[in-house]
Amino acid sequence: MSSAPLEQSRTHPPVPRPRTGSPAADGVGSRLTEVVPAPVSTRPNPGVRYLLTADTAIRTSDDPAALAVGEQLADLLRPATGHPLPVTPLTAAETPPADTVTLLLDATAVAAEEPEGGYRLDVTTEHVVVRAATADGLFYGVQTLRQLLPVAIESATVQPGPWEVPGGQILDAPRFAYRGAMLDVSRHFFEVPDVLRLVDQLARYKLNHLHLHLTDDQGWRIAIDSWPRLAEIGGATEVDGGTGGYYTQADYQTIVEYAAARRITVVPEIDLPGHTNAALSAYGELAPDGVAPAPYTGTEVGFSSVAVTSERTYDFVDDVLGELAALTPGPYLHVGGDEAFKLDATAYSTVMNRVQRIVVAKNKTVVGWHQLAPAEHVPGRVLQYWGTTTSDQNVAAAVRQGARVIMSPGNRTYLDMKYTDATTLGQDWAGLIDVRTAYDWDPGTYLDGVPAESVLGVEAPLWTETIRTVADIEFMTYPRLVAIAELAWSPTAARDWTSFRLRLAAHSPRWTRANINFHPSPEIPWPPTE
Ligand code: TNX
Repeated sequence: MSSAPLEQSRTHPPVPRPRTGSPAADGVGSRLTEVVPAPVSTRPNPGVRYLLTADTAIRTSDDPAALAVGEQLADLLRPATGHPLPVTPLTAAETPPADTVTLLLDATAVAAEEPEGGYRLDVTTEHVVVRAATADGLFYGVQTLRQLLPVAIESATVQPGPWEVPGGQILDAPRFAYRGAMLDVSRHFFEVPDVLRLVDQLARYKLNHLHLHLTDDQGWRIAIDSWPRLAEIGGATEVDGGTGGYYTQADYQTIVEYAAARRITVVPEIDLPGHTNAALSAYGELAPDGVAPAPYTGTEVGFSSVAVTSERTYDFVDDVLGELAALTPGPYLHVGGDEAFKLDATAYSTVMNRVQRIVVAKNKTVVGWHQLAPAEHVPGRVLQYWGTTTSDQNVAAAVRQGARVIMSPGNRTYLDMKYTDATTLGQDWAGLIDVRTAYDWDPGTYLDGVPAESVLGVEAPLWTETIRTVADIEFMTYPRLVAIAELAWSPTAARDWTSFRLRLAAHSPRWTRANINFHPSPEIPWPPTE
């Protein structure tokens, strides 16, 4: 393979325009119908294609956010094409010029419906044009365009091309506003570059929230200036006795900013009142008996709790959530609330009512695991449903009061569940989750008493008791997170299992080119490896 430097590749002779013909015969046309998540509508224009060459320029609306997406597109395309792909603004008067990929902010591009992020993508022999009302929409159109290019576009070194984009039109918009994944960095710690790598992968499939489970019994992973021992002592352990680690506030901001540039909101979680052994081991005054417990490196749950009658506990919550709120531009603070087995219902509601009010006082929106439902309603609060049944009266009652729900059914979305009995990583308490199980359900109708309007979205959590490396993360994530991404983005009318398994199959060569590990589920007709 050529690894020609950029300058040299510009002098390559122009690649001739391809002949027209059957769109799918050479695989070019079929890429238009293999987009994941499935777009709202796709209209192939058989025989037409745009050829991206050394002469192609990227033009965008004269707007900083649009130009930034144009630069992101160029960054995606330059390594494999070796083309210069200059990015320049387009004045309002100009129509999309020939031989360009043009990104246009255009309020009329797609029906202006919530949630935001819709776009329209047109490919002709002359150019590619993405139109969207917002820069988010342009960004999503760019992710789609990436999938319309040959697999070789995923290479980090210059490849020969040709860089053909199949002709046609895609109209697209997200179904749910919240499309997420969670990484548990407490049970096993993951360094900043590992998290950024995951962020890049979420962006590919139009996911827009990264929930970081920052604290648990086994480790406290975010530096808090006013309570320094939380990270220094509470961060020094992990499952199986590893050395753990924690994010400095600068590290956390690096993640937040990197994610924001990719249209991803970080949702930080401080798990309360249980799952707190790491905090208690650092500050014994927070423990019910005032004595710091030993660090914990096992995998049991539900044995720890903060002292609910001590005002120091609320000073701690206020300080921690205050610092985290200041570091977090996104609207949400996740306060856990799960598996507080040491507290009776009254004590639980007492502490969580105060915790929720502290979040509101910081001008943030409460998110909690669905055990939080019996605590008082606070405006806008969001419950994350992780149960394994399709009805929960407490959740339904909270929804009647105005709560919204993130759907993370344990037996559908939990990325730490094994695929089959033979999967060596993971757990199976919520069941085995093969790709079809992850895919074949509807978040809008799944839970009794929770209508689609109350569903904020879908999230796939990855708990890391058994997950130690990036390769482990990706093995459990791919391909199931891609299935969840389609549930979160695509309208029900645009998706079904038969089409998904074929479209998904076509993506594995992209993962291989990008060095992404995946589980080759036997349900999917993967193409032979290159
Ligand atoms: C349940 S889901 C938990 C986690 C575990 C997970 C393992 C939830 C809110 N709590 O503490 O890591 O199961 O699958």
